[in-house]
Amino acid sequence: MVHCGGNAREAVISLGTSPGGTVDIDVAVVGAGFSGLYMLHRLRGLGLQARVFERGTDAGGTWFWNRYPGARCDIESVDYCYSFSSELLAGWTWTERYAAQPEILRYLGHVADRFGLRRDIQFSTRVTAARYDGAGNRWLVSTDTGEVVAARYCVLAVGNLSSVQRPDFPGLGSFRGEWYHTAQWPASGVDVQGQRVGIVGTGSTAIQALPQIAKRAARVHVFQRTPNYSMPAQNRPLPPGELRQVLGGYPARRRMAEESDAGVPVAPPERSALEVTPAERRRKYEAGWQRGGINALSYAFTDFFTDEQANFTAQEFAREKIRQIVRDPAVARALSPVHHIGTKRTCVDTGYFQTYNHDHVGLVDVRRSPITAVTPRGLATTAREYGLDVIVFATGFDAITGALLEIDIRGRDGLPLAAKWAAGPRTYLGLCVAGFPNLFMITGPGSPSVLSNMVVSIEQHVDWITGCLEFLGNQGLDRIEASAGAEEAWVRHVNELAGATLYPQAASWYVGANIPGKPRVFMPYVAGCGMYRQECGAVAERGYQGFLLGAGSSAQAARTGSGS
Ligand code: N01
Repeated sequence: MVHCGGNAREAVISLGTSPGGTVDIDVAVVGAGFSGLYMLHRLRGLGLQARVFERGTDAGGTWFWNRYPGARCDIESVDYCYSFSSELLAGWTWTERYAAQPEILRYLGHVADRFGLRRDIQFSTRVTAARYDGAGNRWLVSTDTGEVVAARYCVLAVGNLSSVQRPDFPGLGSFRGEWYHTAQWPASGVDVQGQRVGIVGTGSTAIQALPQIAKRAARVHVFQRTPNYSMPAQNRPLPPGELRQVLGGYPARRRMAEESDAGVPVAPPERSALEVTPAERRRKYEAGWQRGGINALSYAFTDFFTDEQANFTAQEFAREKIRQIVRDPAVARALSPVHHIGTKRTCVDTGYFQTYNHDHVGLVDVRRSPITAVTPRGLATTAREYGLDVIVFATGFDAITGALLEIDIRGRDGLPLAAKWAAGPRTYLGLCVAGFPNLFMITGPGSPSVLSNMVVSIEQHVDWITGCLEFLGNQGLDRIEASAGAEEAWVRHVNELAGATLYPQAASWYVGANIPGKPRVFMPYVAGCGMYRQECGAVAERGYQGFLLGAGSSAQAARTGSGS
């Protein structure tokens, strides 16, 4: 009997117990965000006994933790949601074009309630290790509560941006004020009314948070190392009539998103930025800017991500916008990025650049004068000390691999995942890893993941894993492992695709550049959701091509997915 706690409904589930005293289940799922919740729902549909482990006190993943002021999605709400249930779609009302964090968290809570998911989620429980036991063909999943659960399959639904990154400035312990990381923001909020606030970082998070924080703070210093491009969200309320209209044509809209590059229902561009006149280019960029959103400029022309000159035209447009918005030319210059636009995640804002026009908001260039220490009174750079009451670290994440490697994962013959990935992540389809049988990751490295609408990608991965487990069950099999050859070919394919774009040139978290010592490997799959969906579908149709399949623990029982 297992008691599921947290602030969720109290629930008790019965599970089989193996002779060694460990609990035996079919599938262990790590994480109860968008991916873990849907995975659990589908596993139940297969009649499998699953348990989800979640470190938070409730469901929501990213949206549970990132409660900083201004947090909202940068994909339109009507697309940033599940599509698997038409009743769920019809039963939920999005109130804004881009939903704010509280609304998305309520939505995920609603999903958990509607499908009775909480009874199989063990909250406030961090998975610390997962070890493949070859003899028993099962994963032994250990938690920080001291429990060990044995599961035939293990699904890592830990999110791409969940391993918090905070620079190790000396002196933090001496700071007399309060400090917070945006991804560990207190549920009770932080009142910055009349306070002197320092924000470290100018990524998507800080760009959303600054305008909100500046509304209440007496003084804000933004410590910027690298400026970023940001598109206006053009957020607005979503009238019920418009929502009804969207839902009326939803299946076609979703199909378009699934077949698109970025997982959004936008028609792909048809022309190069360089084959149109400057006036036509400007007209397209301006229309995108007015429409707003993350793809405001990137969907204008075919060669945005592949041609330096084409990309430059969009950069120039974005920099011109900054110069138009920010009154002080020196501040505008300092806020103007120089990297290829889109090669670091493009930000989406509501009033970010405008906020620098307020007298109480200042920009500190920490590229020129790096932060040296946190002092009892604030932050010190090589140039001076800034007196602060509150420090906000909007310093990001150890992206894509960080949350996976926080767990001590060991595959066949005790091989640590960290050792296997010492030179960068290697996967087959971003779903599985050679040497790690029966282990799946949702939106792992080598899949479109962060380059796409995460919910579209999550649904596709969960559906693929569900189909795979169903196939294995129907065939009397219970063992699947990516072959080394298929993995090698996939890694090469992913790298070749990325190498044909401008992406790898930027010092971004996509390549791990924000984490000292992290191998520089461009991690996502760049050819888009539609192409990727086809590749995964073809692998399944060919009897799980590139996988070794088997029954029980016997290596001899393994056979290769047909066609590989
Ligand atoms: O993190 P980031 P984020 N000294 O890594 C700076 C998603 N997201 O939390 O660029 C000084 O982008 C760092 O500087 P630099 C989205 O995918 C989505 O903002 O490394 N500065 C950078 O400016 C996004 O991309 C939404 O030179 C330091 C900042 O901290 C991803 O999450 C909203 C520093 C970190 O920026 C991560 O965004 C929010 C140091 N020692 C986030 N260390 C949506 O809209 C780091 N920095 C859905």
